[in-house]
Amino acid sequence: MRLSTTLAWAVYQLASAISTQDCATFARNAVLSNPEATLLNSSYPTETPIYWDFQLSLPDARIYNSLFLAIGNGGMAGKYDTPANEFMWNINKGYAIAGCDSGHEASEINNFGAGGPGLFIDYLQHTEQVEAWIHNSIAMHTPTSREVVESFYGVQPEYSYFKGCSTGGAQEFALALLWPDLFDGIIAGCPANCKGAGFLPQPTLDFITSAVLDKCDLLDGVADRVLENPLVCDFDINTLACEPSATDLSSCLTPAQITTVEAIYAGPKYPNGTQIYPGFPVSSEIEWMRQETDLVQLFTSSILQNLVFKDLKYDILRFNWDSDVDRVDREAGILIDEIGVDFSRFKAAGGKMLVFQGWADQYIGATWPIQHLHQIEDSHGGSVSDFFNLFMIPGSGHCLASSKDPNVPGAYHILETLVDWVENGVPPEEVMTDQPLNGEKVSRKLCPWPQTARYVKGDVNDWTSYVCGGGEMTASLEKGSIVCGSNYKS
Ligand SMILES: [Ca+2]
Repeated sequence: MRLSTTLAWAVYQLASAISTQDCATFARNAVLSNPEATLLNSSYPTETPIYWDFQLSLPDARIYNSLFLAIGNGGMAGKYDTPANEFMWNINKGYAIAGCDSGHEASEINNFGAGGPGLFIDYLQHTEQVEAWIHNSIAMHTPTSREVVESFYGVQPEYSYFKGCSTGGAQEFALALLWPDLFDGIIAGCPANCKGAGFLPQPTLDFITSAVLDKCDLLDGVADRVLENPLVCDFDINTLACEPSATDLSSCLTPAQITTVEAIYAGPKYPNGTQIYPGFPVSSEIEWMRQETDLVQLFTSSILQNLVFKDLKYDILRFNWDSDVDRVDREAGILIDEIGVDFSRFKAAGGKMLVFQGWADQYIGATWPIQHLHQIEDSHGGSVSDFFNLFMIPGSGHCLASSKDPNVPGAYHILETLVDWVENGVPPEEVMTDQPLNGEKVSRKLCPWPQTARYVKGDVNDWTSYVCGGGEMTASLEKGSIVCGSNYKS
């Protein structure tokens, strides 16, 4: 793997700064931001105006659990980003936590890491920085981070973990495939790998999801306005079509809207019918507004204009699904995606990996991780559950509970499951979720796909009332239907 010389230099500077001092002194002189944690937050200038921002958070030695946790980035990165509540929770559990900006800076020059149409985005002009964004940056800072942790506490971390979601989820796949020895355990959430319209107003989206839930909520035996497995919901959008004489268009769909919904369910295809990226499942409609606005405006346009077509005036409506997809793969996918299927080096190194994906994710086609799992299984000649497991989260949005589904548990206790698997050999047979945004006392059980949770008896809002089982439902998925561009690597 060829490392970015710019970023390698930045890491060298960091390592040099540390190695020329007594590390413990360096750490103890750092900003003390919390009575129980020492925060190291440094910026190192590189050969370009881009900075390498790097942060280590070290809990007090009295609560340090001897575990190292590196965290990933979201979106276009450019900053150290972890939800504050999750960060504090993990610090209080005693993890030494490290993160970085992925090698470029979120600032006013790139809409603070959000991108935007017609915006010149510096890091997308530099191949090595694009590669660092998802492929390399975590692997570049982790050895140095662990060196500081070792120096601070006087002993090496016993185990090393990585956790992230979205862009961070893609970073994890890159770590497992390109840097298989680096971590003992990896959690990949809603992996924004394999990045691939009529307008539907929010009331129409609400109306569609409500109709889907009216039809299918009880298929899982629990009336909670959540579908345990949307794949088994046989919903026909045409049942919501407006009558020709309809005057109130808020409770029915026009023919153009029906066509749009069918296209989103189906996902993009080449003109010859070959699937490019999976469609979005029923019951995810309520959050599609994010696709219709943020995703296209901030991310799609930025990458197409800066990286693929190198023309800030490029009109994304000119995108040709016949000829341009291969160009995206060639110019961007090869630098950004990591969708390989051969995890043999990661497995041989003893690595364990958990992937989680929300069924109502507004940005990621929820079935993509399922189809990728199938591809990985095919590559390995059968089940890979001894080192890789996928958990689908009913009703969950992108990495978190959606505000439009406040009844869905929003805390996923996956890191505990991973730690127990890595350190104690306990297979990840179930994961608890709790803490819905509406504040009610609700917990649910997640199961390793293709199993789903089935209600047995007792309180429907207590996760112990459910058992994992089944699995035959995946038969409704067409195996291998996804190609995800031509850079599918084995
Ligand atoms: Ca239900």
